[in-house]
Amino acid sequence: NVSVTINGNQYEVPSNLTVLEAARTVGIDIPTLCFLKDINEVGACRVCVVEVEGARALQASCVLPVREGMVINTNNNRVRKARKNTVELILANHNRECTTCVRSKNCELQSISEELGIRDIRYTGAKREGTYDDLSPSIIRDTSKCILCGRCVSMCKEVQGIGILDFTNRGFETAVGPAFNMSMKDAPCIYCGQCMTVCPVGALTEKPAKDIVWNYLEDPTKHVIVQSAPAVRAALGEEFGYPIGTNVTGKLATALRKLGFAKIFDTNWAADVTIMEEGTELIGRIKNGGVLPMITSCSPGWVRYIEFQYPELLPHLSSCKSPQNMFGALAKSYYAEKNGLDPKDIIVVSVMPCTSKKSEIIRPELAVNGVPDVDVSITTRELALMIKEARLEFDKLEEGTFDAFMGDYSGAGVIFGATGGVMEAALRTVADVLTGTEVEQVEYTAVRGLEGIKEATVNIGGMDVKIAVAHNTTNAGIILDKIKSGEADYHFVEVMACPGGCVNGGGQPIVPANIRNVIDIRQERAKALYDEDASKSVRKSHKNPEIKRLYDEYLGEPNSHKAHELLHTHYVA
Ligand code: HC0
Ligand code: SF4
Repeated sequence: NVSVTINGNQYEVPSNLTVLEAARTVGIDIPTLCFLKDINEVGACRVCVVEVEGARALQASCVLPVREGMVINTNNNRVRKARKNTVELILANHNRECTTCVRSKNCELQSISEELGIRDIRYTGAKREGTYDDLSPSIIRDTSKCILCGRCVSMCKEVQGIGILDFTNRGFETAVGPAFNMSMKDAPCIYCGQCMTVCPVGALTEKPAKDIVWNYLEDPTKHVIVQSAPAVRAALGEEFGYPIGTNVTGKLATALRKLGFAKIFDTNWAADVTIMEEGTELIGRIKNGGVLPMITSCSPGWVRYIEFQYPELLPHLSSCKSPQNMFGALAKSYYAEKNGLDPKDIIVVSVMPCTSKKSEIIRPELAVNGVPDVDVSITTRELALMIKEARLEFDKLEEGTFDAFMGDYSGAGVIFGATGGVMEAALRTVADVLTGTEVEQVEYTAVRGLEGIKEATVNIGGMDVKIAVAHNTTNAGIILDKIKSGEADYHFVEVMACPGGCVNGGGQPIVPANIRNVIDIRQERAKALYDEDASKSVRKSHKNPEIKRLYDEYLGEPNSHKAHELLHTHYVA
């Protein structure tokens, strides 16, 4: 410990803290703007400055370690003035169209200027020329809103290990973007959207598609159905004031119904189908000497990553389409036939916690005769906006249920949304299949939790199945390097592109830094899914009666010819 004086009072604080952390542990808050714990601790914006006795200049507290005997002032006229001045300079160069900004009321720049009591901006003069790039299917980059905080740069480079976004130009012309001012469409961006979730302002946002959905809903020639991804229910409530980690499955179902979809179905159902197909593919590869380890293929950001960075390892990817696209393919075949509908007239909308799903649905191989599996993909945030536009009072909605036929799901389907969930779901089914019995064990805790790479050996029917689970693309890269060098002897690997898995996807509600710094949103949201799983009477995909019916009535066996045609795909090097 060291002894420090803050605002005239003496405190004992751990010696490994920064001044910002030390002050906060003793209940003294210092405002920040660029700071994001563990991700962006760079002292770039200087909103967190404090006065330190003996130092001439004010110091950025987020990068300043405490020292024995330090005398700190966090709140005097000089400090307040400096902070205001800093934020005024940022505002002077910022496109301040707050009323029409997608981040209005959830903007950290707006909050900080309000908290600092800024009422006028004394600086006028030239503004930086902005770049507006909306060419990619997933991301809009608007540099007129960018405040150069560096969070997206740190996220993309340090957390995701990719480095699409960086500072370009110098001085007044400094901007953040891909090299050579390339469009996000042409850069090898995986569209994970993690940069958006940490952007404090509206500089990085999803490419919206909700108005396309509204238009389809009014088109009498279209039969519009919707599927909602596992992780959506774990976060949608946040947009309506519910605590982080609240499961809102019932209200989600009612909201979708009230928006006017002809049928409301669940991607969880398709997740159960995925387990049937992927589990069977795995057993086949193990028994027939196929390429091992087999790696999951349901996270489209991850698929883009391996295609861009390790194309030589593509044979390791499972040939399974993602649940999103399995759902779409079955909606336009199985569901269409059962209901006498022409696939061309069916519109499949997906609600996803993901921005990369918007790029997945336009992959040409994920269409049959020019009819895409999925027509429109919107994020959890866009669904929240639709609910607000429709003036539905979310908290008053009754608890509804998804429609039968493609809407009932097992607990295994729910946990897909958290890192390790696909692996656990697969083990539940593979164990029963390999042993030919009903294995009592349902939970596989070794693959749960937030460790970057989880490894385990699971004995199933006398066979040791070696598995690994990675989340975020840096960790995925580590596993791929091991596979490449021959060091990895896994049978099965799960990869999700986003840290924590889909619960923390790029399309989820954006949580400001002051909350992210104290709550692990990945853990809270995952818990909502594991709790729903534990509450289900059917917790294994192959026990879901709607899945049994799908195979009995339509597909025959998992990996049958028909299943291959509809539910499997290939990748592009
Ligand atoms: Fe996911 Fe999925 S679990 S990728 O994380 O596999 O986005 O939630 O929908 O498709 O099911 C996202 C979430 C999905 C898919 C499923 C998988
Ligand atoms: Fe980087 Fe992902 Fe953002 Fe693309 S979407 S710039 S890969 S963080």
